[in-house]
Amino acid sequence: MLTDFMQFAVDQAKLAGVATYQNPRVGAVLVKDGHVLAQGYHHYFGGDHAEVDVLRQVTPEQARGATLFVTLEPCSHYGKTPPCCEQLVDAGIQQVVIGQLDPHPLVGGQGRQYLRDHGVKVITGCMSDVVRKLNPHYNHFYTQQRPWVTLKTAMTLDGKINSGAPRRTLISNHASYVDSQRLRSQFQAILIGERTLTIDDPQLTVRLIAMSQPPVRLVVLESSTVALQHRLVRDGQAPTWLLCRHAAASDEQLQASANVHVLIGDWSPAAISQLCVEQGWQSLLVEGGAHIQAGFVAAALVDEWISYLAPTMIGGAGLPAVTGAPATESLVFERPELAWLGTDLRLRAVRKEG
Ligand code: AOF
Ligand code: ZN
Repeated sequence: MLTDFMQFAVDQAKLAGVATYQNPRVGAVLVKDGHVLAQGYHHYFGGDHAEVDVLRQVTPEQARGATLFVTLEPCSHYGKTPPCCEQLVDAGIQQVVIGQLDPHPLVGGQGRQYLRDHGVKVITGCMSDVVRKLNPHYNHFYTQQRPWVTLKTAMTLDGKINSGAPRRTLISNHASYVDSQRLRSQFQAILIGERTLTIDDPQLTVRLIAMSQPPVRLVVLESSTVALQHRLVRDGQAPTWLLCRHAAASDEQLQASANVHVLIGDWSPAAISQLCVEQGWQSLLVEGGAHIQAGFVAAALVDEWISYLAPTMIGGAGLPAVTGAPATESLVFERPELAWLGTDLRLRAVRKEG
């Protein structure tokens, strides 16, 4: 069955975890006479593509006349590695079964065309629903021309995200902390606002998982002066971009650090989304606070919402999640998923398409 072999390719792709970012996760399986000859995947950004990983494991005689199952259309361009479609033709592969076409503008069907033009039989769209889920952010970025945006909130039983006092409020438990570390590792950029920076002094780093390309840290600020004493511009743990409304004397001082960038502008959610497009950041995790998140809701720039709910109460005049966003009909969520994280609950929902 075609789907059995494609499922093997999907399983292979998953082995890469987040190591391929900003490339997609891709798996491949080489089959001849109904038997698997080799299985492989794209291991890390800049490394061999899945097709090459598979071809490396077999002799030229074995490859000739074989069928390749690959989750993503073989590439047709020179990136950090040469085009896979040429290598497949040179190896004498007879048939290629593709999970999904590559939405990357440099590929977009050209890999498939090259194979067909060179006499290779191609089947496209095998298990495409399953295969697309391997790279939701990558697919979204190249088909919608904007990053996948996830809002992350942590909330008490009385619907508060903080106590309203100018100090950090701890809401969720340790299991939620571990889960949110995993979540961060899946994003290429993380965003907070000025109030979260000054009250929480967060690091916005992925501490539990080693990452060669940690998410970029973005902060929306009035001016960079506020950031001077905070950890994320001093620790050098990941690139930090300060998105400021006004220029300040501190801009130059901060820019001297290789990891810190200061940009002056009107940083609406649309402008931040556009910055992600320009920088090639495919996914954005909006961690807070309530006003920044409200801006993304109002602009209908939310693709997923993850809320950690803790069985505690803050009372008083604490801030509710997402303050002041108008109800918007263009933002409807579906496919809710619930998970227990110790005594906390995590609710995840994705935006309804169309
Ligand atoms: C494939 N097989 O396993 C992957 C593909 O810079 P490079 O050479 O690594 O190329 C990266 C691009 O190649 C990436 O943007 C995507 O279009 C494609 N990824 N293609 O045939 C693979 N990872
Ligand atoms: Zn390739």
